[in-house]
Amino acid sequence: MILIALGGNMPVENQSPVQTLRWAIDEMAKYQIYVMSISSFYCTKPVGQAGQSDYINAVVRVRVAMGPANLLKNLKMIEMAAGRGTQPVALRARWGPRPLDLDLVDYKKIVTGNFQVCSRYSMVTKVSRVSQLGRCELVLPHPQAHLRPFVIRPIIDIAPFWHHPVTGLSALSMWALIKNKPEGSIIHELP
Ligand code: PH2
Ligand code: MG
Ligand code: MG
Repeated sequence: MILIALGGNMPVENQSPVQTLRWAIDEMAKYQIYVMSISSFYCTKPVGQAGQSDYINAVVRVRVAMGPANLLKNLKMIEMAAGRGTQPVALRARWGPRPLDLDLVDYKKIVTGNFQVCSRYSMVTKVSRVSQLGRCELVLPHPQAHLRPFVIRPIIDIAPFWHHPVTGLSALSMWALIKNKPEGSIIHELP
């Protein structure tokens, strides 16, 4: 299974984050990324930089014929096309506001070496050491996915029995562990 998490909390031109996420999902076909299922969209509390707007988040399950590195490259192209590259540098902080963020959560259960560094860390509270290593490097599964309500809740919509490739926990059991975390929590599901 291949899962991609989508997020955004800044308008692009006059497009709302919901419209940007919908646009990104449609755009994927141009890069031979075929969307099989789409979760509900959620309004969520920001993780990271204080004072930023609430996010819109969703997850999609896709099929591709390319490997994970090329898939990530294509996702970055879609992010750039949505205006992420033209953001003023001051705004481009880590975990700061962004028009569109596309994160590869799982690529067919591949675990890269660096994830193993952080897999010894707590399921619920700790941010992995991987996050202090390179930002552009491909780390699978996504090293923060299991800590983030805004990733795990949408996965339940489309793949409730998906298991985390490292911990072996299902999306439903991860949700039970993190659903009461204040950071990154679900404010409401969009109609
Ligand atoms: N993405 C971030 C930082 N913080 N918070 C929420 N709620 N949703 C996100 O997608 C998100 C975030 C950096 O990618
Ligand atoms: Mg992200
Ligand atoms: Mg990202």
